[in-house]
Amino acid sequence: MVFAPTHLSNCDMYRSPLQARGWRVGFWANNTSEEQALRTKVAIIGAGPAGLLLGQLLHRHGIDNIIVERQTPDYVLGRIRAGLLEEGTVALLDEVGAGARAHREGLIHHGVELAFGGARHRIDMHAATRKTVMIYGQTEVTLDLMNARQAAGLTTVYQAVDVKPHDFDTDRPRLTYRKDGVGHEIACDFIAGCDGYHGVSRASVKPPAIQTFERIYPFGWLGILSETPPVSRELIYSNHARGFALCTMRSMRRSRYYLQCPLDDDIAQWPDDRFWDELKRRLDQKAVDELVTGPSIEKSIAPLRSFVAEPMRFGRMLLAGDAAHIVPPTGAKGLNLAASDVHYLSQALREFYDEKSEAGIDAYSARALTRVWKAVRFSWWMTSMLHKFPDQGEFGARIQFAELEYLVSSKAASASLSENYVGLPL
Ligand code: RFL
Ligand code: PHB
Repeated sequence: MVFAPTHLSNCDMYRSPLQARGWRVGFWANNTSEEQALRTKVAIIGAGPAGLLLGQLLHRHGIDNIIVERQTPDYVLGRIRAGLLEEGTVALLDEVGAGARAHREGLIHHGVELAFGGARHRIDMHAATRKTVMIYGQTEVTLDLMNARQAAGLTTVYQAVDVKPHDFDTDRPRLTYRKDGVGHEIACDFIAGCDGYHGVSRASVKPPAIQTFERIYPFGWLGILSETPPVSRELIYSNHARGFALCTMRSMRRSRYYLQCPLDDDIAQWPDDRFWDELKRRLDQKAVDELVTGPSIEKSIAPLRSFVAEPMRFGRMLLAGDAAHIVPPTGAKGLNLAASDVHYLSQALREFYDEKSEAGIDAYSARALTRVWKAVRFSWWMTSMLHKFPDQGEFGARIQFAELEYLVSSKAASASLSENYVGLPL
């Protein structure tokens, strides 16, 4: 293998539209010495929220790490996904010094609305739990973490191809990848697989070492982003005979709306006018009257899936975030689970380096999975209660209605929803 880490300095020359967003472009990597062997304590695959947050948590405790990412920074930032953060996730951003903008620009929500049977019902989550959630987009979380990483001078290799973890069943794991046609190798103590659902980490483990659990839902979510004020101050989750709808937002000027749609629908079948018309059909009259429509600035269809891989540790390789589990977005748990995983993982790695103990590493998978399965259950339950299923029939629709009625009229039931929605304790 050619060993020439000069590409790290090439990364410094990256120029991109990020500058337009105030990004101080350059220095993706500060490891510019050609002679220096690429060695680090923790090699992280993936620069999504899980990988970036883990990198900062480790750095705060003096544990050096390198992130290897297959996309460009712009591509990573361009993925419009999550929008809702639990208090625990915001606290982790604060812990790594990346939470200031979220506190300035994020919107705090004390409740959420459930719409069904032509009316809307508010669940006061704060009254039930004394906790709130924050509306702050995943793109902004990612940008803040990228900035924190850049400020700390930590190494991130973007546009790496053929990334592969090796020898994680030994105490000398390695990561190989190619960049600009040249092969590279990173020797490390641990590999953190933070490379999302389609990543290489989980795919490198073969059964029976890994077991997976999956449910695929028979519909998708069609989402649009528009430069319009949100229809309501808080989120509206709507169960409707035509299918589920969600009204959410990114700010008081930017809205995000989702519609349940058939899995095989094509974006081209959904011009903006059709989207707005369909959304109006699935909302109550007050919302229809107050809805401000406008051109979409992003439109995409996402499939819905529940998926868990067990365990989350394979010798010296540990999975975190979507690499290990996926939830349907109905409970807004995906990004928040990625954050809780890396919290547990960073604690385990600190214990390893500070106390020379492997106890935390040994406990990581079980500890993370306990919280993961609770969020998987909650997201599955919210999805089941709010969507129209092809085989539900009139009986299924009545059961959903009864469940929603119970939820909004029982203090205990709405407290249970609230407790899960604001996030179970870390
Ligand atoms: P990511 O964000 O997928 O990042 C993984 C990174 O790894 C890179 N990668 C590789 N790098 C090197 N080599 C390889 N072979 C690689 N393969 C992949 C990828 O390029 C990428 O940069 O996973 P991570 O970090 O675990 O973060 C998870 C979250 O992105 C995800 O759970 C959330 O977006 C889910 N989600 C929501 N979560 C919430 O907590 N609250 C929400 O409100 C919420 N809304 C949503 C959502 C997901 C949605 N979609 C599109 C499924 C709404 C939607 C519509
Ligand atoms: C979002 O703002 O994109 C969002 C919010 C709540 C959800 C899913 C997505 O449950």
